[in-house]
Formats: sequence, C-alpha cells, structure tokens
Amino acid sequence: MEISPLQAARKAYSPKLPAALRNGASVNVIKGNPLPAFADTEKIAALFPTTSNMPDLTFAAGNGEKLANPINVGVILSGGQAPGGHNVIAGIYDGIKSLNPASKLYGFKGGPSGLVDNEYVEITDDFMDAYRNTGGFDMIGSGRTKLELPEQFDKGAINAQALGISAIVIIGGDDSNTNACLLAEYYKAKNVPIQVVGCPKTIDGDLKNSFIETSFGFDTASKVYSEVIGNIARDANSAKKYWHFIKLMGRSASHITLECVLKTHVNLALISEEVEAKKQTLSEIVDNIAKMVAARSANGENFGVLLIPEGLIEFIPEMKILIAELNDALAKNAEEFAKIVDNADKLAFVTGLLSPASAAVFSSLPDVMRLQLSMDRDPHGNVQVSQIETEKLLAELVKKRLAEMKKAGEFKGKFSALTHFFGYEGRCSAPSNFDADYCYALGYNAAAIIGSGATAYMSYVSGLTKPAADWKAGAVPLTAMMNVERRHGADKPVIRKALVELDGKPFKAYAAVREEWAVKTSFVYPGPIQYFGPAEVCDITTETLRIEHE
Ligand code: FBP
Repeated sequence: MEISPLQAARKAYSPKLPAALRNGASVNVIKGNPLPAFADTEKIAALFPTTSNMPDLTFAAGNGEKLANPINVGVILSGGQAPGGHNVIAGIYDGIKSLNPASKLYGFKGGPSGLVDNEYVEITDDFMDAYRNTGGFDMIGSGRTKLELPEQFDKGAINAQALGISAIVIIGGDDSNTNACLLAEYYKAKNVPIQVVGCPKTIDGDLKNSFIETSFGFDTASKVYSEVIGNIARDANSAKKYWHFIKLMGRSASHITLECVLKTHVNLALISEEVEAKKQTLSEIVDNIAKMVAARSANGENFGVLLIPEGLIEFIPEMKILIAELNDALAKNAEEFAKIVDNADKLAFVTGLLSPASAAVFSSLPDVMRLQLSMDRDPHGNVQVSQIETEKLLAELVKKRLAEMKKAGEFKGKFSALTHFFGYEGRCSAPSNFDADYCYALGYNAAAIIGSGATAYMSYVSGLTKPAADWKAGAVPLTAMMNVERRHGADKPVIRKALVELDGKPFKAYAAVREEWAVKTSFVYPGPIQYFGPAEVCDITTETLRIEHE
C-alpha cells in the first residue's frame, strides 16, 4: 500500500511513556480508598453489586517481571473516530507483549458488534507496525452497536473464550464505557473469567472528571479545526467582506468550540451551556449576533468569524422542549412515520404530534431543518446534531434581523455570510505528538490494568501538562464515574457526560476577553499541527488543559 511521506516519517516516532510504565506493564499497584458512584450511589451500588465501591489504583514502576503465562486480549473501537485510536491499540499490543512475549491481541472488527458476531483479526507485528502513529480507526473499524443485552454478553463470552481471550479493552466515549461497565459486571457476577477495561476516547472532550483530564482525540481534532478557523479568519481579515458562521462538532458539549476560540480569538463563540443557563431564546441569540455585526460595521469592519457548537440547538429552551417532544413522538410512532415517503406529509404528520407551543416553533423553522430534526436518532438515543444545519439557520436569521435594523437606521453596513461545518475532517487526522503519546500511554496502561487482574476499570493517565515521563498512570473504577439519568423514559445508569462548566477556568478565561474580541479584530492564526521541530510548537496540548492546570 502506498503511504504519504509524512506517514512514512511518522512511523519512526516513538511515543513517550510515563515513568510508571518504563519497565513494562508489570507494575506495582497502590490501592486508594473505595470510590462510590459520582452520584446516586445507592442505586449504582444496587445495579453493580460486584463492581461498585472499588478503590482507584495508582501504578508505580515494577521490576520488569514477566507473567508466567501469556494473556490473550481482545480490543474494540467504539463510536466516532478520534485521532490516536491506533496508538491505543499499539500501546496495548506492546504492553501485553512486555508482560509475556507470547501474549496475543485480537481486534474485533466494526465496533462492539464484532465481539457478538465473532468478526475479528489477530494483530501481528507487521499489521500493527503499519498503523503506528496514524489517524483513523480503519485498522479494525468502529461502530455504534450498543452492548447491553445478556444475549450479547453471552455470545461475546463464547467468542472471546474460543480465542483464549481473558480481557477485553473497549475504547470509547461515555456511552460505550457505560456498556463496558455493564459487560464487566455481568461477567464478574457470573464468574466468567474475562476482565473488561475501558479507555477514554472522543474528540468531544466530554468524558472528563477528576481522574480523566481529557479524552483522547480532543487535542488533535481541535488543533485541526483551529488551523482552518485561523486560515478563514485571515481570509476574512484580508478580503474584509464576509462573515463566516462556523459550526463545530462536539455533540452536546461546547468544549471544542471553547478550545478553538481560545486558540484563535475569533469574534464570538456561542457556548451551549451558557445559552441554557441564561435561558437565551433563538431570537435573543440572533439579536446579540446582529448587534455585534453592527458594532464592527460601525468601525468599518464588515467581516468576522463566529463559532457555533453543533449541539447548540438542543440547549435553546424552546428547541429543547421541541426536541424532547419529537424524541418521544417519533419513538412512539416510528413505524407509521417510516412508511411516509413524501417530505411534506412527513412534516405534517410530525407537526400533528406536537403540543401547540412546540408545533408553532417547529413551523417557524425552514423545511430542511424540520426534516433534519425528524431524522433517526443514533442507537444511544442522541439527536444527530452533526446533521442539523444550525449555522445556516443562524446566518439566515441574522440577515433578516440586520435588514430590520437597517430600516430602523441601526445598521448602515454590509452583511454577507458564508457557512461552514468542521467535524469529520478532524476525526482521523494523524495524531498530534500529544495524542500519539497520550494514546500509547493509555493503551500500555490498559495492559498494566489487565496484568494487575482488575476488571471494570478505566485506564487513566494524568498530569498531562507536564512532560510525559512525569505523567501519573492508574485506573479508576467505571462505576465511580456513573450516575442515574432519564433515557428513553427510563432511569439508566450512565457515565456522566461532562459539559462546559460556566464556573470553570477555561470558560471564565474566555468570558474575560470576549467583549473585546467581539468588536476588535484580535485573531490568532495557529497554523497546522507540527510533528517535527521545537517542543514549544510540537508538544503543546490544549488551552483548556493549560488553563485548568494554571
Ligand atoms: P463519540 O461520542 O462516539 O466520540 O462521537 C463523536 C462525534 O464525532 C460527535 O462529535 C458527533 O456528533 C458524532 O460523532 C457524529 O456521529 P456519526 O459519526 O455517527 O455521524
């Protein structure tokens, strides 16, 4: 297979490991205190009788001792792609070989369904080497099948045991790791000798807590988006004639948007969590943007850049109610809805299922957006926010508002908007040095967890703004990150999704400067990810981590 010159050069990169893993994945384990669930402790303890209230584990370097017997491990990539996934697999591979060179790693193909359907590939030296430090999940593929039913768990156990597998690593986000925990509990309660270990993946950055400082992929993806946002900002400042409305991936959380504005200093970043807290309506949001455009125009600057988190729509109060009603109505009437072919009939059918207030909001939206809101939910019940063109809606509404302001003499400038969506282009980039190191360390550390005999834990590596050698390595019980949430009309145990905290340091840092950035052109141009060169350019991580650790 032909590879690019960069990919060839990156093959030689040796990811760095924390000191705790310097003598291999056989580590000394220091047990912390038992950790109850993050919230709803009694409910979680009742649902996870064998895997709740376990201690966190901290690792210290061992003496390189080998395990008497090899271990066979299965690995699954779950959910959306995130840069660095292949390095997690490389870390697991090298880690289990350090425990015993005859250990084997099997990749279950196409996500969690690979375990149930027995679709797998044995990972060998050559196969692994072809994917070290590369982006993407194409090595074994990914998928969004939910692992949650006892039949799936039983089939998985039969398939894994036929390969001699005694541990499964699930590389996924909050939902996938919730399912990893269900699997671990099921096996432990039934004495099935298969350990389950999770690794924190998602570009969205919403799997984080006091142990998990960031999920992998967030660093690289936000660097890719910031490069392009910076380029667009420079284009805007050169041509001086366009307003760029840029929607960014990240699902419900606005971490990516916040990180990108902190890197590029563009005129405005809407933060969904703030919109919700302040109960800002769509028309208030539009008003604020229009005022900013008018203020810049009064300074002779008829251009600018604004960032929109893809989940925004779910946080605008009237839209939130509408989406909740749609979720409910579409779930209850799925069969009937699926039979309707004509788009106009679909919209009429859906409108008829809504309360009068939500029907009015729904009717006020352009047809294309109404259809996007009526689309299938993903297997975890999430609205597919990446498919909803909020950037176009906002650009259109701001244009209308500015026309009204012009009539009233409140706006004398010009307004021409261009819209963009950056999402998929960031998910498979070659991982930055940070993500290459972090992912390899997470995978190697997962091997250490397996070697220690633990199950129902997530691999964590922390102290991430320090040099990699000083990173701490350990394991946090999956149940410790859980609470109970209402999903599909039922109470479900889930790993808590971490949204942007309005009293957190990164948001406050932005809030302190945003009025100035809104009006005065203050753009910063981050440029592309650098893999070779000075450490202060190549090895820096996110503004979010830097500010949080300050
Ligand atoms: P994960 O939670 O699986 O990591 O999702 C990441 C993500 O890229 C979201 O930002 C986005 O909303 C979603 O996947 C898009 O899903 P799909 O790949 O199914 O279109």
